[in-house]
Amino acid sequence: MKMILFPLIVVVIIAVALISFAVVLNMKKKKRSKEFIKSTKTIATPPKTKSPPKTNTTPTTTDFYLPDDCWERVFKFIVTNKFIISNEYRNKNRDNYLILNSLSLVSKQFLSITDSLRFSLAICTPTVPFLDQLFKRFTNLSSLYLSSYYYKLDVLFSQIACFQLNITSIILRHKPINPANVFLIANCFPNLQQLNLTGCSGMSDEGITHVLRICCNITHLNLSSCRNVKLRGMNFEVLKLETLDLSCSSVDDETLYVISKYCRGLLQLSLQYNQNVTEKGVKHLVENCTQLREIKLEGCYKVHSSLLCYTQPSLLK
Ligand SMILES: *[C@@H]1O[C@H](CO)[C@@H](O)[C@H](O)[C@H]1NC(C)=O
Ligand SMILES: *[C@@H]1O[C@H](CO)[C@@H](O)[C@H](O)[C@H]1NC(C)=O
Ligand SMILES: *[C@@H]1O[C@H](CO)[C@@H](O)[C@H](O)[C@H]1NC(C)=O
Ligand SMILES: *[C@@H]1O[C@H](CO)[C@@H](O)[C@H](O)[C@H]1NC(C)=O
Ligand SMILES: *[C@@H]1O[C@H](CO)[C@@H](O)[C@H](O)[C@H]1NC(C)=O
Ligand SMILES: *[C@@H]1O[C@H](CO)[C@@H](O)[C@H](O)[C@H]1NC(C)=O
Ligand SMILES: CC(=O)N[C@H]1CO[C@H](CO)[C@@H](O)[C@@H]1O
Repeated sequence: MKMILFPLIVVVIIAVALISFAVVLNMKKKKRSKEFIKSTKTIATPPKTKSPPKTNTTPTTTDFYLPDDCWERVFKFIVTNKFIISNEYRNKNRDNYLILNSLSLVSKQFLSITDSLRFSLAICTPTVPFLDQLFKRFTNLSSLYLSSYYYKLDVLFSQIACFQLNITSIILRHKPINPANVFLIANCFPNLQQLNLTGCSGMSDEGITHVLRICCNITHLNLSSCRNVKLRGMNFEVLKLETLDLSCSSVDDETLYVISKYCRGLLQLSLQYNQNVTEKGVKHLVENCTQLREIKLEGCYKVHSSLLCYTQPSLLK
């Protein structure tokens, strides 16, 4: 209930603010010369409208007209200003969309502006029949959340790839993904910058190597709980990769040598609960990846805590 009330209140407040703004504007306008009104009206109002008769003091509908880019700024302000605080991705987005949805009901103009402000979409199985329509409406979509989709991933990826979308972020947690799916991700979404494959069983080294090779702009890669990932066989530089999560996978020192060699730009690395990671590997990594600001090592029992004094003071255990 609160979730629905809040956006409504926001809409009402904005409406009141805009009406008073329009009334003030209307009064000011009357003082100005007729020629000036004409010139501004041709820019700011639809062609049909005429300037209101001078004697009329009640504002008409055309007085509320603002160009799309002004509304876009107002909506962006509402959605991005952090008076909605929620850490959980889905809740945050749901709140934003409740607001955008309420605004979109106001008029066709608002609908098309709110559509252009949809940057992410959660796709679940019942959404699929409507994907064509959704992708045509949300032309600026860049982020897909697919964790609640339980049908064939290859069909979905191929369908999405048909649209001219610039998808830069995919969250696909806890999916029984097969190697062919991983190859398809890389081929369908070469512009990826963020990929979250937490707990995707079946993720293989070949697949993830292919993704890193094709999606050369990837900055965030999350492979936590991908049990088969060791990153062996990587033999090319991945310089843009900044955040890598390999917690609860099966990495060992060999993996750390590979990372030291090819991922020199890493800023943040999570290695939690990898039993086979040792001090030797971590030292090698820290010496080579000089950009590294944070390395998470909880549950790496073979890494002694004294290592932290030995390495850079900024590193956390
Ligand atoms: C959305 O995409 C259009 C082009 O399709 C572009 O002109 C516009 O600036 C984009 N809007 C935002 C908020 O990124
Ligand atoms: C896709 O979006 C990203 C991030 O907004 C941008 O850096 C990149 O240039 C875009 N690529 C294309 C092909 O539009
Ligand atoms: C990577 O980013 C650069 C510059 O931002 C862009 O020119 C290039 O097309 C991108 N490559 C891919 C595969 O997205
Ligand atoms: C997925 O992983 C990315 C990259 O590590 C991270 O930024 C994002 O918060 C994660 N998202 C979720 C929903 O776990
Ligand atoms: C990776 O994803 C998991 C679960 O989605 C999240 O808890 C974790 O914070 C992410 N790691 C990074 C480095 O963002
Ligand atoms: C750690 O290494 C041992 C010996 O090489 C291996 O048997 C074990 O499966 C590895 N553990 C993990 C979690 O990869
Ligand atoms: C390329 C490079 O600088 N490699 C260095 C990584 O760190 C080890 C020491 O742990 C050096 O021996 C390598 O030369």
